[in-house]
Amino acid sequence: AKDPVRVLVTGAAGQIGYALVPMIARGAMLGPDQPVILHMLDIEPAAEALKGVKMELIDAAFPLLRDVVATTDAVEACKGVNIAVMVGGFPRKEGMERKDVMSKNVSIYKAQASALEKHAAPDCKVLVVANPANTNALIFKEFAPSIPEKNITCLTRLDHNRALGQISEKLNVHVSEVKNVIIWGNHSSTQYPDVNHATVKATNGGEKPVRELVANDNWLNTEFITTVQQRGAAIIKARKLSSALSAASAACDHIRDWVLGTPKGTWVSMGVYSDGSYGIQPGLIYSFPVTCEKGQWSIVQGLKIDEFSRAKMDATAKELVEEKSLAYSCLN
Ligand code: NAX
Repeated sequence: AKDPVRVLVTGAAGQIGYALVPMIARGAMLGPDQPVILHMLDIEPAAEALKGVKMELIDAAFPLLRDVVATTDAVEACKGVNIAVMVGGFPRKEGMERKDVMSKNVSIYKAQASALEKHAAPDCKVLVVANPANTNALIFKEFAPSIPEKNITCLTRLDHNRALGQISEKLNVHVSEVKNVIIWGNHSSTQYPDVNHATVKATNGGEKPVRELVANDNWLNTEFITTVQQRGAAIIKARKLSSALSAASAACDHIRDWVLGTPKGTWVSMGVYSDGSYGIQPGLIYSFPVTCEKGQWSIVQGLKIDEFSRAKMDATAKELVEEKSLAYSCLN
């Protein structure tokens, strides 16, 4: 049998945490034959709730779940972890300034980066989910200099999956037949969902461009983009709570593809440290199309970028530059 993998979930007593931990324990993240040990971290006010989640994990009698560590101590939580899913953070409350929220998250991510760098397994892979996800990941990278930057990512897979979902609904095809959409940039309303390279499986086994199948370019260039960008807000309006099951599922997809590889001919979107690809300035955590093999992601190269896309890719990069300077101003 395989050795168990230690998976840390921070903010585990929260909404996404509650949806995510059973998925991990069932094998949705690392596969049906991979035993796991769950490490759950939350803060003192949520300590009782966290205990309750641990009780439920025990009660669910998951065959793959070897052990559960539930704690409010970051050092204990980080010990030996192979994968860290950072869901805990400080949410923006009504009336709060952007800078105040940023400042809270900067201090959380600074502290947790240090704890993980000191206590995690050396090859630890990190996925930041908590908002502002890209910038939290960047702060994390700054304060965990011994963790390779290739191991620090943020979640834009939910946006990617939302884009697949919208195309699937529009064309009345199953979502598994749609592939290679791209989310460029920030996990925010400036993100650019790009369908220029997306395809749908044809009945003869080939592939057809989404642009050909959705004859209505106007829909693709306007409503499709805003629907994906604003989907989080639409969920809040409907549920009175923000997305949780879809975020948890996307986090599993992100780690699964990263660790086990993307299918041949398919790419996914991940927030990763920019190396300057597609003219995006290095030093930002930016969402790119990536393929993964043997536990390593690489940015898909050589895609043609038209003027419309260029402007949108640059606009979301600009927002990330601003967030970065706001975050750095909170450090002083
Ligand atoms: P909740 O408020 O339900 O849960 C957050 C949990 O984090 C709470 O239990 C809280 O006690 C805990 N927490 C706070 N500070 C902590 C710290 N320093 N260490 C450990 N735990 C801490 O929020 P939830 O709906 O679960 O969302 C979690 C985060 O995901 C938010 O920042 C949210 O904005 C972000 N999201 C990101 C998405 C993405 O695609 N990247 C989509 C969904 C979600 O909106």
